[in-house]
Amino acid sequence: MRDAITSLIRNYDVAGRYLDRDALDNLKSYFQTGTARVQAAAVINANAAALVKKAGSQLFAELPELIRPGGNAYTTRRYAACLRDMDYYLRYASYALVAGSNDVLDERVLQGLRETYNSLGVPIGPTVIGINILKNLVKEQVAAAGIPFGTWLDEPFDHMTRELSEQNI
Ligand SMILES: CCC1=C(C)/C(=C/C2=NC(=C\c3[nH]c(/C=C4\NC(=O)[C@H](C)[C@H]4CC)c(C)c3CCC(=O)O)/C(CCC(=O)O)=C2C)NC1=O
Repeated sequence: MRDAITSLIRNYDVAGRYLDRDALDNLKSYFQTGTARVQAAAVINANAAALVKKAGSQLFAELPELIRPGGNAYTTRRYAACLRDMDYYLRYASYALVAGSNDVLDERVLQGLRETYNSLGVPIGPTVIGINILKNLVKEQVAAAGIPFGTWLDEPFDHMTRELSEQNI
């Protein structure tokens, strides 16, 4: 598992190059957003249960067929599995925010996920909607806490939805 710094160093080391202007700019922006990333992760941590619950309610209000007979989140077991998955997405997004890298998502969350979902009939489209709802709730909460944020806050969520939506995997 890599973070923003180890990934960058690895790339330069493979090429046998000193850190150039691009590398230094990348590092600078990582360090400049560092405190805010940690603060955002703290906000997520302090509100995780409520965020997941709220995101689930919004998702099922938007797509009530998911929890009706025949829906993939129908039955308490599958309902709970769906919320647990949302909790996974939120927790790993908080790790990726701190790491400044989506590597942890590739390695621990996304690997083989589409295949698992396809074999269990877990619908990808609604999962993507659920992750987007989580993202928006997190942004609201981070903004409410007065933490300055930029597109780095979207990145882990966007990475997961992009990878899940990707065809031919
Ligand atoms: C940390 C990385 C990680 C991830 C991401 C993960 C996902 C994951 N979700 C699963 C199931 C599931 N996932 C869902 C999720 C949903 N159904 C819906 O309709 C909604 C759209 C959605 C919630 C947003 C459901 C309902 C199941 C159970 C499916 C079944 O057993 O029939 C399963 C199958 C095994 C199990 O039930 O535990 C895995 C592996 N497991 C992991 O270890």
